[in-house]
Amino acid sequence: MGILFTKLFANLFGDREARILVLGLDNAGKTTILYRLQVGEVVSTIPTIGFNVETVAYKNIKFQVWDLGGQTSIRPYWRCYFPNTQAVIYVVDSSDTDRMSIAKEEFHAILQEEELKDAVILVYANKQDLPGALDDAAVSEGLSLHMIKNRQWAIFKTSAIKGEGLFEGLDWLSDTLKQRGR
Ligand SMILES: Nc1nc2c(ncn2[C@@H]2O[C@H](COP(=O)(O)OP(=O)(O)OP(=O)(O)O)[C@@H](O)[C@H]2O)c(=O)[nH]1
Ligand SMILES: [Mg+2]
Repeated sequence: MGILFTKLFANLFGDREARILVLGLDNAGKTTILYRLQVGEVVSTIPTIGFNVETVAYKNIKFQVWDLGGQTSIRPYWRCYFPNTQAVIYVVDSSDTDRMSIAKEEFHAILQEEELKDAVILVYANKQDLPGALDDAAVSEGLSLHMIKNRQWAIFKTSAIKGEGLFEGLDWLSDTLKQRGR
């Protein structure tokens, strides 16, 4: 009963919660993004072995943001975190054209996951500040985003280093989750 009331009040006053997974290949910028969103600064990162989790309060939503390590050997553990996820933020290093096809394969594997079938998808085409970075249209094509069926998704150009595009993406995410009544 207590929990029910808490949830009711939370919904009435717009204080919602959402569990978000941040996925993508190693070096894409996931951890940098997490802390850019949370503390508004560029922190120095080391490759994530395991995960970081932080709460980011934005537009009446408390995002519980899980940033998972993206190295090849630890990607199989992503699935442990899939249950009860409302959204996936998929981060791409837009300058890493050599690995765009691997980023695409991992992305489409995520889309196939039963436990993530209701999750909305936000793609960050990150590292836009680097020379040779693909723009959002080219990253869309690289990931074959047009193949996404029956799912809400969006792509935003970002630079975690410059702090560009991240909150625009989060705006889309909060609006989309609110529409769904989450
Ligand atoms: N130029 C540039 N560098 C970035 C950007 N975002 C992150 N980086 C750099 O990319 C490197 C990797 O960033 P991380 O955030 O540690 O990458 P990650 O995706 O968490 O990597 P794993 O934990 O191994 O999965 C760091 O040197 C960051 O400073 C960006 O937008 N532009
Ligand atoms: Mg990391």
